[in-house]
Amino acid sequence: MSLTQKDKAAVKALWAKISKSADAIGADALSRMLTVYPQTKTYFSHWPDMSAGSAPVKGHGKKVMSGVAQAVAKIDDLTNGLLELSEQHAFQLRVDPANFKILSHCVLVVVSAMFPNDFTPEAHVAFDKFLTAVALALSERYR
Ligand code: HNI
Repeated sequence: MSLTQKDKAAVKALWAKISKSADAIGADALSRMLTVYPQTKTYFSHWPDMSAGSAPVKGHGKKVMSGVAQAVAKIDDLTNGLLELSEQHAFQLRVDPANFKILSHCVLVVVSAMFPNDFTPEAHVAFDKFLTAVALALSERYR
């Protein structure tokens, strides 16, 4: 499953509309991940506060979305573009890659809720494919 030129154009068009709200998207997606899939909390047990709207959730949401921004910029070569981030998640953070799917889902839910008019079926399918490709690229260094 690779992204077509049409998918890439749709992702870039959607990103142009939503990127100014990236921090808010990240914070909400992360809050939802921790609430709806509480098993993901194990990775953040060093935080003083994991509740929705807390400083660590906001700060980390921003970081995650900077990774997504990097992925949009490297959309033509995600594997190489995200190699360092993959390395970090595999060897330092030791995040089970199954969680990439979970967070991707939460990002998709938040974008659909915040941007109902821009989240057309075409934008939905392209962004879903893109997030799947990002998760795959982030899994590259695990083996
Ligand atoms: Ni993730 C740190 C990007 C999914 C757990 N993560 C980062 C950083 C970026 C990032 C960027 C900051 C690295 C640095 O400090 O140099 N993470 C992404 C992206 C995705 C993702 C783009 C998927 C779309 N990360 C996940 C998931 C989990 C996760 C699904 C666990 C459930 N990430 C972490 C943890 C850290 C982290 C833990 C370190 C946090 C901290 O407290 O410093």
